[in-house]
Amino acid sequence: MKKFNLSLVLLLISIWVFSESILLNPYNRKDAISLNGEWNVIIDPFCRGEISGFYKNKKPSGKADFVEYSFSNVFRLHVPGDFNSQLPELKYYEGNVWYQRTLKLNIISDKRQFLYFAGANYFSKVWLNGVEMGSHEGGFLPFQFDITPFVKNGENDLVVMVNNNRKKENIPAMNFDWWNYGGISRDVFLVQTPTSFIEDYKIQLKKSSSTTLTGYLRLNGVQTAQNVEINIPELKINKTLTTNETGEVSFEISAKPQLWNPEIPKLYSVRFVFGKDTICEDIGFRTIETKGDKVMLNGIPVFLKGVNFHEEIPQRMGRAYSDADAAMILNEVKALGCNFIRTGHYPQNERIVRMAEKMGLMIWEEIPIWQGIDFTNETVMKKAEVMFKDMIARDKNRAAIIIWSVANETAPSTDRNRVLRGLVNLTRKLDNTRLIGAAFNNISYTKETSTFTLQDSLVQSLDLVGVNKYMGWYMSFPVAPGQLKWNIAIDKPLLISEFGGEAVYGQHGANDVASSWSEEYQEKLYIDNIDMFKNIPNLCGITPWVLFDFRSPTRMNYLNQNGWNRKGLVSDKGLRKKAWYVVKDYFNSK
Ligand code: GCB
Repeated sequence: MKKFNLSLVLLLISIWVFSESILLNPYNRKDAISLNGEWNVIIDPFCRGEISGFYKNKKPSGKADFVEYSFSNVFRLHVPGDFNSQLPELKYYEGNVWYQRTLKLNIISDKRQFLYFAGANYFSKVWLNGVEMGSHEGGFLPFQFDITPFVKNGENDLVVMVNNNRKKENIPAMNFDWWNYGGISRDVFLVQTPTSFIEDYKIQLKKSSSTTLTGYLRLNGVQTAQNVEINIPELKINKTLTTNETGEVSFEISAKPQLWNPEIPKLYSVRFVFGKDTICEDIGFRTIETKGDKVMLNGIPVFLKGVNFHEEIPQRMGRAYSDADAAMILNEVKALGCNFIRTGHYPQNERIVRMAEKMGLMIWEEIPIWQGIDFTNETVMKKAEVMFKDMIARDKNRAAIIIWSVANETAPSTDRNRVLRGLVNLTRKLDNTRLIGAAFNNISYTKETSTFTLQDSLVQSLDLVGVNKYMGWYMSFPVAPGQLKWNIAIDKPLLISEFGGEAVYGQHGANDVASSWSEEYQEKLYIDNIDMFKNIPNLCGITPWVLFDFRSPTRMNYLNQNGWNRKGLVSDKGLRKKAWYVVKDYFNSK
């Protein structure tokens, strides 16, 4: 029998434990090294790569040798970026793509080295110098590996396999109304830290207080109590925190910050210093609560003037990943007069979230629990929990995030109720400083009273209710819009989280014929919906579906859609449709 290599087993266990728990954020670390650029790839539709050992990146060893794969001189793809939009043969591709690049590294005795992936869709496995670093599931949240023990001086070989096959037990599952962009779609970084370093922290205003900052900080790699400086120069805060022996400390600090809000999105430079490790991040402070059916930002009722969008640049027909992409989307959001966005249906990249915060946009963020999730499967539920925790972990310091949403359009059942209530309870434990919501589409209509109602026991667990209702599109107006009544979660704020209809930019036709796919029909639909909103007593805001036309393989009317969901207020070429001006006027009036 082969001898057990105990030290190797222990090393692998410790790596697994580390990679589960480390929460570095390279966007706060000025010295993080970008690994973006052109990477070599192999397209592997038959999933042969693991069996053939692509991760070893083998070269022929002599004249009599050959290797039936090669990363060099084949395809190259830009990282970050989805693979579907970069090569014509990958447009509809769902399967494995292998990425490879070399890294020039050094063993640095007083440093630890991490690989950080801001997002890769959907399942990823990572190898360094032929050794597996770990794997990750889920397309929209970051993951990282401590590579310190595996680094060599000189050239290191990094190989990443990404698979985007849709599966019943995935989140999202088999069906969803957006392009299944696969690949390393977000930034990749190498982060080098001192041996012990600041791993994670949270600092926000205490619930219901505008004068107490509260939070925690966690060090990694320490065995005794340590001092950490926290410094917010503009607030004249300069304090020393002392951690416990495992490197953790919670704190409360009195302060009178200027509160973050859409008009003045004030951010403070917050600095944490621990030995040789310094982190500096711009952080805003605000309170968000509900009072009856009102959303209260900093104690003042606010109407959420919002819009939905996908993480996509329609003109490029690919995922958005850069600051320029974020600016393109968010400038259009601002031009519409918004103070709020719903990043449907998944956490979008940090560049978008951070830029939105700087621009004064409040955010509804959700994980892709989108119709068709298998709530009976315990494994799926564990995945949902991990994704939810990771989303909160990533964005807990963003003042802009005001709502965590647990689901979009799920049908009530015992399992669904148990699971989503579980997520609500978990969220309240992890972060009680934000509102919890969900978007529902199981709305009933009573003809006799012309009233919409919602029977769903999940509503009771939420702070705020989102309703997706496509009046004038999936359901015709049964009576004049102004005569419709709404009686849904009347004691809570209600957001119309989706509404809209399709129109082809530049196509003109009758405003009462949906199949004209005309701008006039969409414009009238918006006017009618806005008329109906007057009768929603607890309306706290709206987020039209959707800002830009977006790509969706499920939209197969080749004349009018041709693989695009045409509900955009703005076309795939960036041109504003008539309905855009209706929304703009509505927001101006609010
Ligand atoms: C919805 C979904 C959204 C779809 C939209 C539509 O209810 O939440 O993801 O894209 O409807 O256009 O049908």
